[in-house]
Amino acid sequence: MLNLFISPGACAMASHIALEEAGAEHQTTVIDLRQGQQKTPEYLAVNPAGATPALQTDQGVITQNAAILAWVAQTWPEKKLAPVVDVFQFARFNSFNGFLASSLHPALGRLLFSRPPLEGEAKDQATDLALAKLQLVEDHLLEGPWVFGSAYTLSDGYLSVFTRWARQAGLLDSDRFPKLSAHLDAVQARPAVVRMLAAEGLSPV
Ligand SMILES: N[C@@H](CCC(=O)N[C@@H](CS)C(=O)NCC(=O)O)C(=O)O
Repeated sequence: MLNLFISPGACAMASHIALEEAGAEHQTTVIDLRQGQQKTPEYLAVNPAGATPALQTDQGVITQNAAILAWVAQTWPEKKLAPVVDVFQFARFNSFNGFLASSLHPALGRLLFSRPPLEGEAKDQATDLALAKLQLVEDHLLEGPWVFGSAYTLSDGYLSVFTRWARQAGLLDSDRFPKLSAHLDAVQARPAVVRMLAAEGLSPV
């Protein structure tokens, strides 16, 4: 059976949502990042990068949310979780997920999870950068109501990881980010996301 290594509330929620949306039979294994379990020899044997998510499949391990999302969408094409048949549209799906992984996630992650916490000018600069990335999504990348218009895709669940963090940190002002705020509410109302949150012991924000 598929085994997804997760850290409740962390970015592996994107892959967890994907498995729930696909209706894929799976189990989860919790890696406690605060306890440093991602650096144990047992987990490094699964993912030498020492990060979650990692998905164990019959063929081996897949790491990186963007790769897991593409794999899920292509494995269950009948669920229409991404435009897997249209090569150009699938490239756009991967492009958006690449932006989340390489741009929005690092910007928010540095601001919210740096240890020791950022202070002073460094915190101000990190806040400005994170807000600018969110503004880019609000103004240009999120077509609405879903990322790619009328069709929900796994990019929507992935984006919600970061808008969830932003809302928890008081950064997702609904006047400044009306589309992102409505988007997060809509994602959190999906049955698959309700199931994911319950499984991770979390509540909507
Ligand atoms: N680009 C990677 C990022 C993975 C990542 O950085 N995961 C974080 C949790 S959100 C982690 O496990 N960090 C390990 C650590 O903090 O030591 C992905 O999307 O899978």
